[in-house]
Amino acid sequence: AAPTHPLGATHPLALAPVTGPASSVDGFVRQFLRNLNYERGVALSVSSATDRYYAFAMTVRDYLMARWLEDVKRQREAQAKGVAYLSAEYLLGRQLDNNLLAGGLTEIATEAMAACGIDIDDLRAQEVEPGLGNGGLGRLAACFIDSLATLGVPNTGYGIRYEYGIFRQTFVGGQQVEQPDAWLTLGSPWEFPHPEASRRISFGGHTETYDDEGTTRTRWVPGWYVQAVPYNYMVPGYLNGRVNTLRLWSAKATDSFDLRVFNSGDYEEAVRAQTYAENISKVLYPEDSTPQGKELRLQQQYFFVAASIGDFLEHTLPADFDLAKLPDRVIFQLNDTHPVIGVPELMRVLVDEKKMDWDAAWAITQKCFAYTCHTLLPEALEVWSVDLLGRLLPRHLEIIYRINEEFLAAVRERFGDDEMRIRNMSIIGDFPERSVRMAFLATVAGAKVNGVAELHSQLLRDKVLPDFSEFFPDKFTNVTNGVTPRRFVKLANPKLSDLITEAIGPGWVTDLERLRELETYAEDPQFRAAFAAVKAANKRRLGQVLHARDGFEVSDDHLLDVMVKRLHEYKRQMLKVLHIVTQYESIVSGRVAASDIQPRTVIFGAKAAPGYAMAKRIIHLINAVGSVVNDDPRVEGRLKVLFPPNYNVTLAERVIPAADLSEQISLAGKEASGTGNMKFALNGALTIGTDDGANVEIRELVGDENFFLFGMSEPEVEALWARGYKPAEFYQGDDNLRRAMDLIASGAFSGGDRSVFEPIVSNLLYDDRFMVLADYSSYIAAQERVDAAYADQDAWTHAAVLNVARTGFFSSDRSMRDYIDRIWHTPPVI
Ligand code: T68
Repeated sequence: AAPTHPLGATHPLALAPVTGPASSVDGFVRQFLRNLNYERGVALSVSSATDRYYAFAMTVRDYLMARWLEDVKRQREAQAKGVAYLSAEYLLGRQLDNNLLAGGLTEIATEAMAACGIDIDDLRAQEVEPGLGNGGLGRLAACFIDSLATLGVPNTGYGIRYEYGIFRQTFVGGQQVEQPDAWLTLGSPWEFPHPEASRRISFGGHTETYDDEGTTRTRWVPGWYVQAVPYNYMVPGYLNGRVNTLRLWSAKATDSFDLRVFNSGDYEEAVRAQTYAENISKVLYPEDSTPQGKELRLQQQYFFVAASIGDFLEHTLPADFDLAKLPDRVIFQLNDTHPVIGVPELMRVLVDEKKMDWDAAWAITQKCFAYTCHTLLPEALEVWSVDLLGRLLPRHLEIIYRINEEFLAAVRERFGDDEMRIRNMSIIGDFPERSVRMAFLATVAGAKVNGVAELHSQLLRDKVLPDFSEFFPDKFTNVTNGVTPRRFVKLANPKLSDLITEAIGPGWVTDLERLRELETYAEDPQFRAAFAAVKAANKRRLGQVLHARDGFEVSDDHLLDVMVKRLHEYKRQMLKVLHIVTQYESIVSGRVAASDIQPRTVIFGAKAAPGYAMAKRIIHLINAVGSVVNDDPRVEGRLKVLFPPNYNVTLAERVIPAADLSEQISLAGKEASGTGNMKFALNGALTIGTDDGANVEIRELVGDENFFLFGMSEPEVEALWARGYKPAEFYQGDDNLRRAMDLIASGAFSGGDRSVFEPIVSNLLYDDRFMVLADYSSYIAAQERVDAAYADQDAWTHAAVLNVARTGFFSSDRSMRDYIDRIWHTPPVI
């Protein structure tokens, strides 16, 4: 039969495949002007920078569109197994350059804009990055979907379209002040709203049983509803013609709210109800590594997970799909516990709506989920009070109870009536209140459970979930994190990329292990000189950025020492502060001549959770130390501290390529993996770090001689705790430490007011949960090794080249292959 358009159109154009604009400078210009005129409705001569950016972005989109439509079709036809990545956060960073790169459009686009008299850099600067994540976990999700598209693996990323992303950080008097991140004010050219595919999400109410032709079934009678509206984003693979989809949900009031206005005549109340519904996707919770037990957060979690699972079942699967085969079509990957409510949701859909029997539904569910844990801090494991969960999702609570009952029965069968063990393994905890332990639920339901670095996965098995790893030994696995080389090397560091490509060809961008071929170049003095010149140029580029952004000056001849990550006590920014204060004190007291120290600039970047008082105090201290040190002529030209506010992906792309030294100094056993550590090594910084997270693997790969290791190992940390840790003894026993702490306590950084930083000092002296004082002397000694090593610039560069050459393992392409082999079993669709 002759082909027909799905809607019945017979015009030949309706049947032709979609083609993008002509792949030429002229084609680009034409499409750009068309978008400017017909989509923005302005002429070039009167257009604003926003108009031009928008039209430009739309043009890039137009080029990717044919591939996207093709991929959606291909994936529908192949009916192959795909990954539904469920993540409450995607820290995407700017899209424009990435999409130009992936589409192979950078050159023609640049030329086209030049032909229009437009500087493409001015367009780049217009883009507000979507900061829909807090830190590592959200950025990891963004790297993973980039890699899946590049590998050609079918994937939909599901998440929340927060109207306000991570707050914009400003400093007032050195203290953090949060401003809303209104990233959507001018709209986003990258998103495609699909209100027609909205889904109604239920909340509250009660459950009831009914007789269904002789079978007793349960149904949920919800109390209220919210509409989930999907917004699609393109996720283009690198130069492979593939485009996957990121689908983020936005909350909208349902018609029932409007109806209520109509019926009650209470306009105010109805608008309040509408605001209540739409609050669900209003704002990203800025807490990281701490769970927020807030009702709104649980609403967010259920909202996006229910919408995503429903969307997958109804839109991705064919209408007549046999749900028993669901595990052959999808794996729902749980990015931490935030989407774990999806487990009882799938059970509810299968049992209550599809009328499957419980055991069959459970067998399917257990094959459709896998869980990644991102923490080791016990206080960071998410729990929901039974009371709250039962109020918001009464049917889900019943389902969780039954899952738990059957699970504990199986535990009893295996281990007997070991009540202690039963209590320890129960999904429902009793203390301090009855609550659902989401990590336990994920572990029981998931086909696999993984940590994010070797050490982390091992500690997860041995310390966090030991009973579970004994019960389900085959469930536990490791997948070490990775980062996308497209954004974090190719785009962020074009000079290094060119140098690498000149040496070994362009294949490394999608096969990062090929960086190994640089090892021989490390021995070539000419290559080292070129490598050093790239680093110097990157430092100058950073200097320009920080000058324009914050009025800072960056000296070219300083060792650039960088610590950028969320502010958290376990990450130990305080250790870095103590090093700075030690150096400062030793000079101003005259014990060390300023001319004898290696000139250094320390750059911090860190946001503190708005409710985390100690983290905010540490930010204040860093700024206070910075302003004293930077204004003191006695250390001028030798020591400088810069703390640009609002560290984000965009700034990371400038800071990381310029760094000489990467600070990865968490207390051993606390940082699950770290991913910044990988980005720095790949950009030729040397790491000073503890044996923690992925640092362990970085050091193994680059070699001890190219890494500055310090501090206690995880077993040593445990042993010191067991002996009884008394931080004051370390203070008493180390003159340098005492002097540094005393200087902070004296008010030297707070205009003589001793009270300002007293809580930091006394916390370190009398509590020091993260053993800053215990690792201080080892850290200072390692920093002395850094200074000595940096004095031999050529040897330093040699080590830096080897860091690049040996860290190709940390590509997120490799992480994705590991997930595919160990967990997902989702081959590429060609
Ligand atoms: C990070 N976790 C880990 N959490 O700390 C880091 N938490 O070691 C690891 O490299 C990274 O995950 C990727 O695996 C986070 O970033 C959060 O951001 C977070 C957000 C909300 C609630 C809890």
